[in-house]
Amino acid sequence: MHVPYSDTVTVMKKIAGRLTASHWGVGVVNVEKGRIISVDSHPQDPKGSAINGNIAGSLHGRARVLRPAVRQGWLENGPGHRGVERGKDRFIEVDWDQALDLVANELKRVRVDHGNEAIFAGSYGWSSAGRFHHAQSQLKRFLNTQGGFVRSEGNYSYNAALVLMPHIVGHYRQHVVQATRWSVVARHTKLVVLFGGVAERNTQVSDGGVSRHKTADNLNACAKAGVRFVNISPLRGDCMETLEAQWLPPRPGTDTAVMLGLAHTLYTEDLYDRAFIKSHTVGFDKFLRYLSGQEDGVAKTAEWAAQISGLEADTIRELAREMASKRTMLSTAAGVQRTDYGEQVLWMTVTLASMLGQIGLPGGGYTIGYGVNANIGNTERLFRWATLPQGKNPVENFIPVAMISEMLLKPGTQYPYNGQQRTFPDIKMVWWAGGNPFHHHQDLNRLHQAFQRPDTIIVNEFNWASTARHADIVLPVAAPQERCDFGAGKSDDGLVPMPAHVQPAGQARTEYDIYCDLSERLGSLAEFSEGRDGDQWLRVLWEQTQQAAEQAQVELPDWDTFIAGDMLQIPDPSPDQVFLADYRADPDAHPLPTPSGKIELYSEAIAGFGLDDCPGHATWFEVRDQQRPGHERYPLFMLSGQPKTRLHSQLDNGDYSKQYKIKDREPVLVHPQDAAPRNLQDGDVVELYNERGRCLAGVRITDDIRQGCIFLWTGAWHDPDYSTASHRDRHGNPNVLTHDERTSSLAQGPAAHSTQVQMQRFDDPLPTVTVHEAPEFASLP
Ligand SMILES: Nc1nc2c(c(=O)[nH]1)N[C@H]1C(S)=C(S)[C@@H](COP(=O)(O)OP(=O)(O)OC[C@H]3O[C@@H](n4cnc5c(=O)[nH]c(N)nc54)[C@H](O)[C@@H]3O)O[C@H]1N2
Ligand SMILES: Nc1nc2c(c(=O)[nH]1)N[C@H]1C(S)=C(S)[C@@H](COP(=O)(O)OP(=O)(O)OC[C@H]3O[C@@H](n4cnc5c(=O)[nH]c(N)nc54)[C@H](O)[C@@H]3O)O[C@H]1N2
Ligand SMILES: [Mo]
Repeated sequence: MHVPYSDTVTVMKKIAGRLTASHWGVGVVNVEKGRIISVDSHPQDPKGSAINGNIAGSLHGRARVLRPAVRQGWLENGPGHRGVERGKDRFIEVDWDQALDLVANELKRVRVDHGNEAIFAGSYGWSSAGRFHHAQSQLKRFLNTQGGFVRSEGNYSYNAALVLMPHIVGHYRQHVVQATRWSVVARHTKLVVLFGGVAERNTQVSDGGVSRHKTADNLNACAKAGVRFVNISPLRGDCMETLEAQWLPPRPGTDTAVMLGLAHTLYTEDLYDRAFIKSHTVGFDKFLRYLSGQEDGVAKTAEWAAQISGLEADTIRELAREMASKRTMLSTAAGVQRTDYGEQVLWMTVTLASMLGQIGLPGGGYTIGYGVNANIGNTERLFRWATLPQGKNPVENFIPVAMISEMLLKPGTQYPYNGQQRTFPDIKMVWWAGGNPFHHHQDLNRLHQAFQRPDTIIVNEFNWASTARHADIVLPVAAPQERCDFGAGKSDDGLVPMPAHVQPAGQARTEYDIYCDLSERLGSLAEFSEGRDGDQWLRVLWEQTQQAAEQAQVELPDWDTFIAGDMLQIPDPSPDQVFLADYRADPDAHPLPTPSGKIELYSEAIAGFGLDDCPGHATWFEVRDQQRPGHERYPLFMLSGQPKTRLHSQLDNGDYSKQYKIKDREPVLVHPQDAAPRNLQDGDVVELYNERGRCLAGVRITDDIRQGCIFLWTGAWHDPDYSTASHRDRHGNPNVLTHDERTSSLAQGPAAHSTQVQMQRFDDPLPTVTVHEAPEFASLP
C-alpha cells in the first residue's frame, strides 16, 4: 500500500496555518491584534469539541502565571522553612535569572546533601498535546541528565486494570489498543451491557489528541443496526439518548455483586459455556465455591445481588438469560474501577464474559474502558510518531502514582504493592510539570498537609491553579498556542500541525528553553540539548516520524510544508479488530501472557500474596465509607466523574467551563427526592461535607441520577477558604471530600468514586471564588 501525500491531505486554504491540537481535538485559531479571540473546531471533525471555547479566555485570563514567582517564606528563609504554610503564603515575582539561579542551586544542594532519591518528579498529569513540548518528557529528560529522580508508576485513569489484568489476561494498555471495534459490534452484536455506560462527554478526549470524533456516529450506527443497549449506571447521561438504552441504576460500587448475581443465574440455569471455561480458562472450580456459597456460606443469587445493588432480582435473572441467548458485549467503564476494591469489578467482568463464552468472537466478550477516550473501539495508529528521548533514569525507586500523600507523610515506611513490600523514599524536592495534583488527588486537605513536608516544591505552570499556589518556585510556561509543535494522539490516526499563533503571555517561556538555561548553569547543556534549539528538535522528530511512515508505506510531506498546511489523515491499520480473536481461535498457538497462558479466574499468584482486600478470585466487598462507624451521617453517595466542559481542571477559567457554573460554583446533580427534604431549589448553592472536608456547589436538580446519589464533576479549581477551620473549598472540587485509601493493596489505584457525603443548603453570604484571579503578590523586602 503506497499512500502518497496528495491522497492523505486536503489543504483547505482557509484554515492552513491556523490549526492547533488539544487532547480534545483539532482547533482552528482566530487571532486579532496578537490575541486569540476564539478557537473553532476543524470543519472535517464530525463532532468537534466545545472545549475549544475555553482556550481564548484562559490563555489571556487573569490567572495566567506571567513572571517567575517565589514563595515569600522560602525566598526569605531558604529551603525547608516551615513558617507560613504552603498554599497560604504569598509570592514575590522575580526575574528569570534569579529564578533559574535559585532552582539550579537548590537542585545541586539536594543532590549533594540527600542524593537523587530525594527528588520526586513523578509529575503525573495530562499536560498538553504536542510531541516535542510534552511537559513530563522535557522535565524527565532534564532530570535524567542530573542523576535522575523518583518516578511514579501507573495512572489515575485505570490503575486497578494496569496492575490486575497482567495477572489474569494480559497487559491492559494492549487491551485498549486491541478493543473490538464499534463497527464490528454494529455488524455482529445484539446486546451491549454497559457497566458505567459509555459517556459521550468523555469521548471528546484522547491522550495526545484526536483528529476526528467518531464515537457518536459509530454508536448511533450500532443502534440503527438494531443493537440493544443496557446502561447499568447511577447516571442516565452515561449513555447517549439516541441509543434508547434501558437504564438500570444500581447503588454505586455494587457492580461486582450484580455480575455475581448474573453469573449465579447462568450457573444454576446451566446457561454457561462449559467448553470455553475448560479450554480457555483456569480456576473456575475455585470461583464456583465462592459463587455457590460453599466458601463463605452465602450463595451469590440474583436475590442477594438485588438486595445489595437495589436492582430487581427478576431484572438480573432476565438479563442473564438474554445475555446467554445472543451475541453480547459486556463493557465496564474505567470509572467503575476507580472505586474501593476496583480490581474486583474487572475480574468479575472477565469471569462473567468467560461464562458467556463469547470472548474472541466478533462483537462478543468484554471490553474494559470503552468511552475512556475518543479512539478506543474507533481507530488506531498505523505507525509510531517520534517522541523526545528522555534518556535513562539512574534512580530505580518509584511509587504507585496515587500514593503521593502517603509518600510525603510517611518517609521510610513500608507499604504493599502488587505482591511486593516497598519502602517510601524521603523526598526533599518535588517538581511538577504538566499535572495538577490539587485537582487530581483524593483528600486534598491531606495533600495540603503532605505538601508542607518537602524542602522545596517547584511547579511549572501557565495558570495559578491550586498546585502552583502550593509551590515555592513557580516557573511560567508557554501555552500550546504560543509555541510550535505537532500533535498526534497515542492511538489516533491524524497528524496535526501546531504553529505558534501568539507570543507567550508575560515572560512565559517554553520548557525546553528553561531547561537549556538551567543546563547551562549546571554544566550539562550539551547533554540536554545535543546542540539543538527547539526548531531543530522539531525537524529531527519530524524526520523520525517520516521514516516510520515510510516503513508503513506512507509518504509524509517535509516539515515546512506540513506545518503550514492542514492535518494529515493516516489509514487505520485494523478497522475490523476483534479483541482476543487469536487466543480464542487457538489458545495453544497464542497463549496469553499470564502464568498459565490462559484466562485466570483464580490466580495462584494473587492468592499467594495473601491480601485481605484482594483474594485469589473475583470477590464482592462493600465500599469503605459504608462500613465506617457513624456512616449514617453521610447518606449520599458522591460520584465525581470527568467534566463535559473541560479536560479535568485545564482551562477551568475559560468561557465554556464558566458558562455551566451556578453562582460561580461547579454544578452538582441532585435527585428531586434528595432535594425536597433539604429544601433545595435548582440554582441554590449547597455545602457538601463529610469528615474529610467541605465544599460549596451549585444545585442542578434532575431525575437522571439515581436517588441517594449526587454527581459533582471534577476539575473546578480548588479554592480553599483558609479562614474556615475545614479549609472549605468555595468552588466545588470533589476531592476535598474523597478518601485517600485507594483500591486495594494490590494495585493502590485511586478510588475517587467511592465517597459518602451529606449536603445542606448554604444560606450564609456567598464567599467569592478567588482562584480564577491571580494571587496577591508581596514585594521584595
Ligand atoms: N474525584 C476524582 N478525581 C479524579 C478523577 C475522578 O474520576 N474523580 N479522575 C482522575 C483521572 S482519570 C485523571 S487522568 C486525573 C487528571 O489529573 P491531571 O492530569 O493532573 O489534570 P489536568 O487538569 O489535566 O492537569 C494538567 C495541568 O497541567 C497544566 N499544563 C498543561 N499543559 C502544560 C504544559 O505544557 N506545561 C506545564 N508545565 N503545564 C501544563 C495545566 O494547566 C493543568 O494544571 O484526575 C484524576 N482525579
Ligand atoms: N470531557 C472530558 N472527557 C474526558 C476527560 C475529561 O476530563 N473531560 N478525562 C479523560 C480521562 S483522563 C479519563 S481516565 C476518561 C475517564 O472515563 P471514565 O472512567 O469512563 O469516566 P468517569 O466519568 O470517571 O466514569 C464514567 C461513569 O461511571 C459511572 N460510575 C461511577 N461509579 C460507578 C459504579 O460504581 N458503578 C457504575 N455502574 N457506574 C459508576 C459514573 O456515573 C460515571 O459517569 O475520560 C476521559 N475523557
Ligand atoms: Mo484519566
